[in-house]
Amino acid sequence: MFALVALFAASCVQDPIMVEGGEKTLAATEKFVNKAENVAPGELIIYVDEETADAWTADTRSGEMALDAVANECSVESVKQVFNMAINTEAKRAQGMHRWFVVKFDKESNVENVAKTFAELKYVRRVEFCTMLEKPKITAVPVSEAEIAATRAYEEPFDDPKLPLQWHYNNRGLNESIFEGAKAGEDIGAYGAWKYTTGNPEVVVAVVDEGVKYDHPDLADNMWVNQAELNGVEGVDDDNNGYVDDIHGINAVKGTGYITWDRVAYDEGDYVGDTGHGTHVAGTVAAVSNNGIGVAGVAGGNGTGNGVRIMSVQIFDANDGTSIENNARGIEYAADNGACILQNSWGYPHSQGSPKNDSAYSTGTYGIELTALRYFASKSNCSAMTGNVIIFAAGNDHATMANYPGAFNEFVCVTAYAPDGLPTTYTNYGPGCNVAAPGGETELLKGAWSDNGCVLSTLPKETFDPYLDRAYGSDYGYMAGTSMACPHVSGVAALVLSYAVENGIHLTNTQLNDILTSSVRNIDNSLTGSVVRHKNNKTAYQFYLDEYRGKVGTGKLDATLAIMNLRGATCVPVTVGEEYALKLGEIVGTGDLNLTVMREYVIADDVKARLGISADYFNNTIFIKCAKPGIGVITVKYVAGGTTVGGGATTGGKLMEKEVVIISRENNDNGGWL
Ligand SMILES: [Ca+2]
Ligand SMILES: [Ca+2]
Ligand SMILES: [Ca+2]
Repeated sequence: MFALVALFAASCVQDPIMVEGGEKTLAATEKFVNKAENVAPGELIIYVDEETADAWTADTRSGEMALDAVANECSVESVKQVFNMAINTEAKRAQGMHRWFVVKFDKESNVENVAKTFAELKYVRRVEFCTMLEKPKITAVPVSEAEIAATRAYEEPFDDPKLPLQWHYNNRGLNESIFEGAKAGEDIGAYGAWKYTTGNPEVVVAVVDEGVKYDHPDLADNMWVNQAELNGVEGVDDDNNGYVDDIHGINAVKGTGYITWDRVAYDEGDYVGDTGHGTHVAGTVAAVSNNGIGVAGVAGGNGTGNGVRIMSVQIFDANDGTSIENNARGIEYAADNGACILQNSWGYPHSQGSPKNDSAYSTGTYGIELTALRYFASKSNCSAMTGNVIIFAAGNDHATMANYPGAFNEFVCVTAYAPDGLPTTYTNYGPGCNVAAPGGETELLKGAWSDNGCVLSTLPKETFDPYLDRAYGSDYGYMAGTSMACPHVSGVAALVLSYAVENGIHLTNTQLNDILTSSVRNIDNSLTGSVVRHKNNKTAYQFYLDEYRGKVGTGKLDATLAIMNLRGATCVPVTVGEEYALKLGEIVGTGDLNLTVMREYVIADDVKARLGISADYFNNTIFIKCAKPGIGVITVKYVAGGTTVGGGATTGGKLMEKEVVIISRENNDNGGWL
């Protein structure tokens, strides 16, 4: 499994099947959305024309002779609308969602033959095989009791005991305890961002994944709650949204509100039960921060109940893989029930999945998943934003392209880097990849296995390790993957939105996607030559970096920069111990500097102390040096339109002031910033 964000390019959102003069008529052979690989038996998804969609009623045969003939020939058992058109009807019709039907027939029938028969019907416009997404075999490494009692050698912003091990939020470059080769500053810059916001409950993040353990001690307080169901009757769909007892989300595989993370499948003799993946991803987005236990989340609040909220959209249930149809309905649910960020650490490898998706734009034959994703993006479920955002993982196949659906250019797709700031050995890269985040590394620089180089988050302790015959036994553990990188980006998106909510700022989903892909530190500068990695804890090999240049996204996402970009403040990135010449032109633009004179700068004492700032001023330039990493605001006052305030007989300068944010980090590598 893996993950990514939605990037709504200006060009994209029209149904390309619409051409001048109406819908293009496709030949039967052109109607297929995907290949018949790894598909569910006895099931097909079809997209019909407007008239047919309106004429059909759910659960019954069409009443049209042609379909009934086909239906009889193929032993069709039911034809049913995929989406719940009773809710948000008009918005769904605008995306063509009323036109998707699922056809069920005898499982013994040859699916491809049935599909060809349907494709011949003129009012059937697209035919999609119901591709199954296999559940990957993944595992976590539980954190030990000794580590839980880890000493806190540094001052930390929150009291969560394991926060010092979460290098992905704030990397101190501790080779001994984290990763041989770990580099200070190779993180998402969470500590700086938390000075501005730690989350807001109005922001709901849907975690589309395995079920989230909603009563986990470090997650429960940040779970989204459907009040109607919480206070309703068990076994009854109290809010009439199509799902019974959906208190914290849904199980899209079973079509109910009963979310699971248990070992049922394992007990039933299957090799793979639930793995804890969904619970781990959820903890990165919003484990409860500063509550004195466990870990912190990127947008988990500050211990006062103000974290962003997690909605669980379960698309894997024990050993069951998921299908395109389930995924589409899960995404629809998230849109209909208030999520504004869709966190997706899953996708289809190129070897299966949706091979025709890359030509979907030109042929118009895209499937129900993309339809549902576009519907999600079209909704506005946060008061601070027009539209919603979608984030996907790039995939862990070391492939030269992002996996679908993340590869679609409408969404932001996340690659993974290691604690040394270099691409991980597994991350996909190339077309479709938009931004990099920490995903953890399993193949180390010096061959000594250290789980601490992976991402630390929440786990369901009762879940079985699929490789070892035992339960995890811990509420916390390590995992690695683009699946782990993705929720860092979703978490930062949630922080930016929280800041917007709290400060009365309004933005569009396009703007948020732009912030997520432009608030970055440079990665390409370090991608030359090779480094040695170790496979399976011993075999050394050269890992070539040039291959990745320009292909892992715009850079490494930085949460502090993201919030500053939203705020519109001038950000000045400086390296600890190095003097930085801050010119007035950098602050006010490069207009007529002869008429703009820097008058003074103000640095508050607490900022001075925190960053160890020494500063000097000469000729419209402030020379700044920081002794410590951190973030602080300085105020620069200048005279615009003259050399002195009110100077001259009739005209004079106007006294202006502007905030400048100093972001001091270690190891910026002269160009670590964009
Ligand atoms: Ca319900
Ligand atoms: Ca109920
Ligand atoms: Ca905690």
